[in-house]
Amino acid sequence: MQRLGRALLGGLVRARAWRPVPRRGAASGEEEQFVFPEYELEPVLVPERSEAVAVAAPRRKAAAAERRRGPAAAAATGRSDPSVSPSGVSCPGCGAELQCRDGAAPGFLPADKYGGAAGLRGAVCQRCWLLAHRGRAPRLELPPEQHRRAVLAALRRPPRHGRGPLLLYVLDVTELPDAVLPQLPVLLAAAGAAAAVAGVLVVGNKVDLLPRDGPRHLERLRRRVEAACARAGLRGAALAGVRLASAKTGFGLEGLVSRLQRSWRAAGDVLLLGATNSGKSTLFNALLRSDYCKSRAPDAVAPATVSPWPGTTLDLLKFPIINPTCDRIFRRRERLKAEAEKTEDQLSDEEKKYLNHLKKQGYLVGRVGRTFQRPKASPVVDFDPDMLSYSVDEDPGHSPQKREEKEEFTHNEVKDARWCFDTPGIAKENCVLNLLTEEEVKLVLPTRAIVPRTFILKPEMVLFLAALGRIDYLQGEKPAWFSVMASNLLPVHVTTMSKADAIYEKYAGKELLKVPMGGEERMKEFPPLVPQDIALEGIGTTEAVADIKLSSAGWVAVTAHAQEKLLLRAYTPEGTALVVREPPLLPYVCNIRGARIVGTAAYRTKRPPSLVENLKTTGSR
Ligand SMILES: Nc1nc2c(ncn2[C@@H]2O[C@H](COP(=O)(O)OP(=O)(O)O)[C@@H](O)[C@H]2O)c(=O)[nH]1
Ligand SMILES: [Mg+2]
Repeated sequence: MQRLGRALLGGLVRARAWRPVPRRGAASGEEEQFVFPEYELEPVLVPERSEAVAVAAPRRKAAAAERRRGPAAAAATGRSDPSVSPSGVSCPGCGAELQCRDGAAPGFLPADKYGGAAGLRGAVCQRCWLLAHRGRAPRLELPPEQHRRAVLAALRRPPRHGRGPLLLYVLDVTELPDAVLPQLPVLLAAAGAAAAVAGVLVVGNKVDLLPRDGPRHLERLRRRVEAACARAGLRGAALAGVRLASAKTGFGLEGLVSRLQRSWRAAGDVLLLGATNSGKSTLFNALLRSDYCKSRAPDAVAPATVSPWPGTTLDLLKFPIINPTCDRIFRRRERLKAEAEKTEDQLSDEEKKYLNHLKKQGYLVGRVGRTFQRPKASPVVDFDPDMLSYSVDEDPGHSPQKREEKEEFTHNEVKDARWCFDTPGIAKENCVLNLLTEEEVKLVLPTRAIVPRTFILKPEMVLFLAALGRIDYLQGEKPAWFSVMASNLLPVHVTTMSKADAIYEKYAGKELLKVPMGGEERMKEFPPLVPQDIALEGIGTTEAVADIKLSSAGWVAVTAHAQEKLLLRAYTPEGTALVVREPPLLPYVCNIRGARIVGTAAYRTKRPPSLVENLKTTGSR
């Protein structure tokens, strides 16, 4: 770590308490790795995949798909029975029809768990169960056309109470400009729904991942989302509004519920749309626990399955929306007013614990409450002969208990209901996540507040983001700052141009660059990095001129002296999209840094504090 070009900051989150840890298996003193002991990867729950055998070139594609599907340990288990006809019952987690005929197809439930339609109420498919309980499941590679068909079917639903649907388009702000948004007008036209739609409300989701880089940063983020909408042709009356939110931490959700309730008269059903992984199912579940759904909905509707792997939701899921009558609006306002007066001290121990958990996860947090709750009836325990299938709450391997029976809505309760639908995502093409295995996706997809990592590079220096992206500083007069915004679990490696090719050759697939993982065999099937030249002109040492977005692996904000002309060469794996985002998402991100780490290109990191939206900051803390 004595020379420039030896900075490796893997899993780096806090500036304090770092210590160098020699890289495992490194030749003495050749390379060093710096990890933060308090930020280690959560243990993998399922045993590692056994070493793959060598794959001949013509079988490369099949082998790559096999790897992405995941290890045998997570594969569907249990007996299938092709003689049993599909159930006609949907899995509440993913929407697929439950069946026991084919273990590799959606909706599979082993034959011995399958009690026919009567015994499947509340049961989830094996894949959703594995995702909920094991954190992983065999990956289903449905053709994008199938997801599209389900979305088109949702758009073609007849108007409700004579009104077209309100589209709640969920986009992941870290993925701006959303590559799927421009497809929305095309999809609407294909569904013949363009004229009937009551409007598109765009939710910029996952704002909890982004640090505040200066005053009015949320306003800037909103403008970026609006600009993406405008580029996609969504403007004027078609755009019902833009809101920033975090489906995960609750930030912006009470405001979103109020906004949705205001559209009650104008709209029929509400459809959650967007790219895979943007957080639709997470938002669906958050709305299911809010004032937006009928008070009995959480007891009658199981939550959607959420997972970091694209393509989890396979068909439509729905809950009934509550009618926001004047009385209910009044009661809700009163509750919100009372809640806003609370300080952290006034929260129950359980609430405090949950809030602290969320603050650790994200920069922006919001508390979501419920006004219209039914008092819980005491549960009646009796023998249930239908208890043959999985419920999402039960572990069939370990728990002999019966699955919790979901309540059912009566015909009268839902006959006039407006419904909120979760839909399968629209697949992102040219996305690096499509090339990765489950374990790799877990490392690449940021799940916690992203801590910016800034490096100062001179011309002729190179920055690697794992083995998924590379930026060469080809030409320029002065050093420039490169702020990496990516999962804290992905390593960043800085080196010189003379060494970069050899480093990639030697370490791609290995621990130093971490992702992809699986050694030379893995790299044989992984597409090579392909370059694209980028010319930028600096606008000052405190404001980034552009972000270089390395597909969905993350991005690098480039900050350079005013009028400094830089020539960069950025690389992403062949077939994935490299985007130069101008203006950058967080223009002042480079200032979120500590002191320079002596003798390296790296700065110490800083984690700005988290903010809770609807909680008084006064009170003794
Ligand atoms: N940090 C963060 N992660 C989110 C948020 N919403 C969803 N996620 C994560 O993104 C991944 C995909 O979420 P999911 O709801 O399944 O996306 P969908 O494919 O659009 O339904 C999961 O790992 C979620 O935990 C959010 O607001 N913030
Ligand atoms: Mg989903």
